[in-house]
Amino acid sequence: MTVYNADIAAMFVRTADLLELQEANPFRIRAYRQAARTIDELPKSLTSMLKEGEDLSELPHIGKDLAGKIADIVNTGHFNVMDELEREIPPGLVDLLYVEGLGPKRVSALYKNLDIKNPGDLRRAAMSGKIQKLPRFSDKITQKIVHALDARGTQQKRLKWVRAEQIAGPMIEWLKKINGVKQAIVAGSFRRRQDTVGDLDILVTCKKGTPVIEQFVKHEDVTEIVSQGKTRSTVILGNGFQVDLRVVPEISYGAALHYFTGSKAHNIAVREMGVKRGLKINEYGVYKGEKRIAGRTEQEVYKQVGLPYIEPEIREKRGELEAAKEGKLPNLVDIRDIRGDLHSHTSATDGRATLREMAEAAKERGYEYLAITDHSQHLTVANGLDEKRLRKQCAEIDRLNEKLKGITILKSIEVDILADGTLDLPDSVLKELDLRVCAVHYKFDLPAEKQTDRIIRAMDNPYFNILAHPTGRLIGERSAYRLDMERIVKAARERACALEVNAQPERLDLNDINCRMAKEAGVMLSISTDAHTTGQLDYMRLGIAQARRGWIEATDVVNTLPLTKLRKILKRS
Ligand code: DGT
Ligand code: CA
Ligand code: CA
Repeated sequence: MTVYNADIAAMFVRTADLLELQEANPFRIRAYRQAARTIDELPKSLTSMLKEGEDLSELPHIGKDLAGKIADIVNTGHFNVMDELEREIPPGLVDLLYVEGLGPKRVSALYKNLDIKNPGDLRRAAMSGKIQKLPRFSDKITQKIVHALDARGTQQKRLKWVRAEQIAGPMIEWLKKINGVKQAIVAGSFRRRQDTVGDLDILVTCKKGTPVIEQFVKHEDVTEIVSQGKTRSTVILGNGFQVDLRVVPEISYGAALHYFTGSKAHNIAVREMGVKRGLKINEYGVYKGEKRIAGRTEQEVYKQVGLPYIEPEIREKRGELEAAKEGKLPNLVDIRDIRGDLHSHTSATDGRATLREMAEAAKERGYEYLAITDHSQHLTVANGLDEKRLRKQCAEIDRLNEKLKGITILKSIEVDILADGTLDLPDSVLKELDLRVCAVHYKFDLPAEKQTDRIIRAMDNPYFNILAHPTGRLIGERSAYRLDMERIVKAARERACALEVNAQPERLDLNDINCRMAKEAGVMLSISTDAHTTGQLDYMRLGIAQARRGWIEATDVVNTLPLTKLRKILKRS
């Protein structure tokens, strides 16, 4: 059983949560959380690092003790500290921790005072008005909790795209090594780069299906075989995730890839176009009567219905077939179009790397510029910069820019949008910067109209350039705050402000739909990573994928511009 970094990080976070419920030593709790962060950001798998004899205790926030624990987890698949805590604490109590509006302190209070041990108990107590009587539980909080409980009931278990990639990548490599296998590729929502993935749909080409399937069901991560046939199989992995496998001959590769990439609605529409031309299209090919006339590549399939190739990211039946027919498909933005990153942090606030390290990492990625956007003073948890520290950082950037060749560091800030819509630092310092990235970091639960007014008021400030992570969503954790996106987009357009596509894997904010809406209104986007480490600059590819799903072209993106042109746009006139 392969143990992935994300699993180990999740075990550490859960252990920290469990320890909080026990009101354990805060330093011990913090140590687990910090280690989890380190692990989350590692570019390499801990399993292979151990195999190669690397010393894990050299990693930040991982001492000898945690290094030993990690080795145990990799060897056994279990974390005994966590398992023991799980046995001591009622299981439902831990589920409660992850309900929006609750945290360890509130969960402890619920348990101690009202013997609430699970979401069911909690709902009943909320309904009967019992929990509102506890300190720290206002009517508003209670409402929020009930709302979150309702939302959880309807949510399916879907994985964030990057998490699916961690599973898919090694599995594809493994499949390719099976005798006779030619191609192996993940189709479905994964290939369409949806922000979350329900299951993996893997397509393999091979002359004979049976031997491949026999190997597949024996993969070390498989815990349940749902079905096993001659050309298809469905299995469940140890973490509960489903994988569907299809094996087809090489001549069917394009047709099968098209079929399993979907979306279903897109497929059905293409098939109907085929019917109109007297063609039958299925996962084995395109047929005229009994005769197979195409199917080796996806291009061939599209050609048979009179269409050019359509990129997987936009196969959602959201007008792509009409656009293709009219020769109006977008020329989707590509990572090679990107000339710089406009959102990044350093160790001056909550990032890990120094200015210089960040700049050099950006240069290595072929960028022309990198904006350093540390947090502003209001965000005290992140050690946000006040005027004085910001000015000091600017001076340091000036010095570095003189030394460094081939990259320009842009002076910037991720400035908080305060509750009243003013910005967290005075204009006198904001105007000295090259650009300003503005963000909401608190008061997420305002009514839509107030939240919208707040942000538009901030955009009225002439130094407002980019609205960072515009909706605040955290995939699987926190929904977008209520916002009138149409008004935001219109206001951004009128004021020449840009909206960000934040490329952090749990954000991807704006999402695809909002990207498209912004584009149609003529608003420019900044696709940026919000990197807190040098490695996170590589999240750019995730932001690009989300933007492509929103039909975004290079001309819609501010950070595809050369620096001189970018500077003009940032002047907002
Ligand atoms: P997911 O797994 O929920 O994230 O989304 P998908 O799109 O990966 O959906 P999935 O796994 O149910 O099916 C994979 C692809 O197979 C889907 O995108 C299109 C194709 N497909 C599935 N069912 C049908 C169907 O009934 N008709 C057609 N034409 N295609 C289908
Ligand atoms: Ca799927
Ligand atoms: Ca599937």
